[in-house]
Amino acid sequence: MKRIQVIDSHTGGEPTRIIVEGGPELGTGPIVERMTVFQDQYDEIRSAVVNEPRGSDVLVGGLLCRPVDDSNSAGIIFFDTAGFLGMCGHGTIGLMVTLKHMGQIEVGRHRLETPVGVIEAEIDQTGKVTVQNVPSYRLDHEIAVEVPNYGTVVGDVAWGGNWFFLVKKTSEVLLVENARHLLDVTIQIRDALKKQGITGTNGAYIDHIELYGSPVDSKNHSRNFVLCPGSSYDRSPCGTGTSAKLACLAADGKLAPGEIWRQESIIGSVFECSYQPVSNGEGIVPSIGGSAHVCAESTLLLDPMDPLCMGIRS
Ligand code: PYC
Repeated sequence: MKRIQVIDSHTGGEPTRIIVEGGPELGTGPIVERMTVFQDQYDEIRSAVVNEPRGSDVLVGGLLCRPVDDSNSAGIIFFDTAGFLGMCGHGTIGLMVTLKHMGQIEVGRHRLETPVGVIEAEIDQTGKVTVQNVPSYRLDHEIAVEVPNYGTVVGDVAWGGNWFFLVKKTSEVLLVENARHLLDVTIQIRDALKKQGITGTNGAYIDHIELYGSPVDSKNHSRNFVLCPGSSYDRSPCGTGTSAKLACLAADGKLAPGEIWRQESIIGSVFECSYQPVSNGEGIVPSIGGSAHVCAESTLLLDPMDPLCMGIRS
């Protein structure tokens, strides 16, 4: 019987499950190389941790790793039911609260190693976390996509640690009661992007789709619906998605450096965000602020006699 210890948290309703003990041994190389080893040799562990029956499509997992550089606080490899994520904003907020809960970090600023680079995150006395994400940028502006039986959708392609297509204008109702329909629409948009060969840099698959509209709470600037890889939607405003949004706002001259952007999710949870320009180059460095709460400490049991031991792959 294999045992894997995990700590679960949620960030504005979006769950994160961090493997803190019993995960696969990936060596001591750079985190991006360890992610490749995880992918190539231990993908069934990813599936066992996040897929049903132990997890669900909405769950994001993270493997806590020893950092290459010991002056950094941790290394992390995020994954979900569809595969691996370059970065995860809500997951990083969850990770910080988890590390604090474990007594591994104190209040203050920390560096974390991810497959897409080293990021910084700060946790304060109240548990609020601000993540300084990887540099983010808009790749393509106002791209038209023909979505069969739906119509033409216009949007921007942007990087925020993952690839996003941000729909410019939507008449869809951004309320959680409409989530099933919003999932159908955004999955169709993602399929159409793929068919029409619209990608991120170097042909990267755009696996996240964002719809934006007016906030329900007038204290906020906008509400979003974010389709994640697979077929789930983000309950939080999506840290990497909001980074991509900030990059588009900055490129359009609609948000100044340091100005606050309060992004509301489809369930009403909020990230408070801002950006600074990249010092020598294009794009922005986003800051994403939010809170997470630890909600479980558990041991997953992987019983070789269980026919669904490694999870149900969709
Ligand atoms: O917060 O960056 C994020 C994220 C990505 C996928 C789900 N959440």
